[in-house]
Amino acid sequence: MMLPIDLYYWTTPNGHKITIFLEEAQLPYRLHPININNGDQFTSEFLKISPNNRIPAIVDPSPFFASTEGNASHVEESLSLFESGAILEYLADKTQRFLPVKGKERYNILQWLHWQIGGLGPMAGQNHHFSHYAPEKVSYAIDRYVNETSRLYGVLNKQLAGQNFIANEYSIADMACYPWIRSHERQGQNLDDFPHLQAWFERMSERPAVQRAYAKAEAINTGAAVTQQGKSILFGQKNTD
Ligand SMILES: N[C@@H](CCC(=O)N[C@@H](CS)C(=O)NCC(=O)O)C(=O)O
Repeated sequence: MMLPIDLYYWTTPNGHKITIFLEEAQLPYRLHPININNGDQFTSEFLKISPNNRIPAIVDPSPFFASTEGNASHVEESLSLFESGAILEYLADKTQRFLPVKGKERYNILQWLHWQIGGLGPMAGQNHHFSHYAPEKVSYAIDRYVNETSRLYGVLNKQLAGQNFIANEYSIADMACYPWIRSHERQGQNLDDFPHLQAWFERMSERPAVQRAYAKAEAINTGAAVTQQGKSILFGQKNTD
């Protein structure tokens, strides 16, 4: 029997990636809200699962690993994982969906997944920070991250010319990028400037699983992604050792 996966989650882009996957694959899961505005990410319980004090993280009580033959095989011990890219890759391997188990297409998808994790996510995140949360308006920083976001949108727009999804078939690369494009207005971007990206965005928004994932978020948190209290918790972190 497949036991539900425990998802440690907040209603932010990196959290949405995983609810989108779980809804698409219709895997059983239990949501554990980690309210990052209240400092839930610093509890010793959560840090055991996610030592970087970031959501998302999962615990799978009945994990599956690909055997050397490429078949999924059951193991007894539970698996705990943090970092959204690692979680998406694991869930794809477990279900053998949204990422081929081997071959060229697997690496095509993974390169776009890593592009999101190392580029689009951090750059759009800094864009949000300097455009909306920083106590001072630093125009150099705002311009730098708005321009870099625009450059990355341009890269994705080109990639999507003539194809429905980022790496041909619908995949974990689409699930990783979509939540970051969803806040395009807050990033100072106009999707009219990126027609292929806009068509993909609409295609993604229409998917019932994507809509279910965002409905789950709404039910947990109807307010701002970052509250006034959250600002002091999230933006004042330094090494405490
Ligand atoms: N590279 C990480 C980034 C995770 C991340 O930045 N999560 C944010 C929410 S989107 C968070 O948990 N922030 C809590 C904090 O900064 O203390 C991933 O892809 O999972």
